[in-house]
Amino acid sequence: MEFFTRLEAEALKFFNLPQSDKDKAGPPDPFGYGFKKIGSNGDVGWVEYLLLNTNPQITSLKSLTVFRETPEIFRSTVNDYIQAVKRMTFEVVELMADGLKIEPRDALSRLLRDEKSDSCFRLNHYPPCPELQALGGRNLIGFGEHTDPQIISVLRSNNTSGLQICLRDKTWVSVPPDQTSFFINVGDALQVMTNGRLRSVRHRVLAESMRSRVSMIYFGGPPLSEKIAPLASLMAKGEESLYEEFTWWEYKTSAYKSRLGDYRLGLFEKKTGGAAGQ
Ligand code: GA4
Repeated sequence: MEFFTRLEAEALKFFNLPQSDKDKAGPPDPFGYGFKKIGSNGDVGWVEYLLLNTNPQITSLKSLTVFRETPEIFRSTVNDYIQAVKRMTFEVVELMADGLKIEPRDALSRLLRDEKSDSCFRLNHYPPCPELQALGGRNLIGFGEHTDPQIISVLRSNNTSGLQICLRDKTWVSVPPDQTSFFINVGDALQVMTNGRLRSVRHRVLAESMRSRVSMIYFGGPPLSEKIAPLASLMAKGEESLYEEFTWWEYKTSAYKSRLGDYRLGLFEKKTGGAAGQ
C-alpha cells in the first residue's frame, strides 16, 4: 500500500507538470512520455503515460530529466515499486506453475528474474473528460482493446472504473475497481507456453467524465533470445503445439509493427493444428 501511495503521488506530480515540460520526456521510443498516441502505428486514446524500462540502470533517464528539482525521488519511488511488484510476480508465476504442474516450478519465474528479462513498466494517467457527458452515454476509449504481448502483466489502479475485459462471446465486462488488489493479465507468451490453457484476454480502458484514473503496470517478459513454445512438462501425451516456434525477439518485433487491436498470435498459429484463434 505504501509503495503504491507514494508512487501514485509522484506520478500525479509528473502528470500535473505543464504540457511543455512533459513533452521534453517524449515522444516515446517506445520509452518515455506519450500523450494520446499509443505505439507508432496510429493508435490514439484519451490517455497520457510514461513507459519505462524495468532495469534500474536504464529506467529511461530521458523521462526523468524533466524533474529538474527532485528526479532522484521519482526514480527511487519507481524503482522501489518495481522491485516490490517483481518479487510478488515471481511468486505468482510459481504458484501458477504449481497449479499447471509445470516442472521445474521456476520455469516461468526464471525468465522474469533473468537479468536480461525484457520487462517494462507503464504509468498511465486518464484525465477526466467532462465533455463525455455531452456525448450522451457514448464510450470514449482511454486505451483501445488489445492483448498484452509479454508473459504476465500486473496492474494496480486507483479507485476508478474503466478497465474492461472481453468475454468469449465478445461482450465487454467492467472490472470493478479495487485499489487493494492487483489485476493480473496473462500475456500472449504465456498463452503459447501453456499451449492455450491460459488465455491472453483482450482488455481496454474507457475514459471517465469526472475522475482521473491512474494505473501502474509491470509487464514481465522473457529475454529477447528466449524460445517461446509450450512447456514440455505441461503437455499431455501426444499433444501438439498450437504454435510455430519463435523467439521473444521475433514476437516483439512483429508486435511493434502491428496495430494495438490486432490479433497478434494469429501469425504464429500452426495452420494445420485446428482452431486456436480468438
Ligand atoms: C500493449 C502492452 C504494453 O502497454 C506495451 C504496449 C506497446 C506500446 O504502447 O508501445 C504496444 C502494445 C503494448 C501492443 C502492440 C504495439 C506495442 C503499442 C502497439 C501498437 C508497452 C507492449 O509491450 O505492447
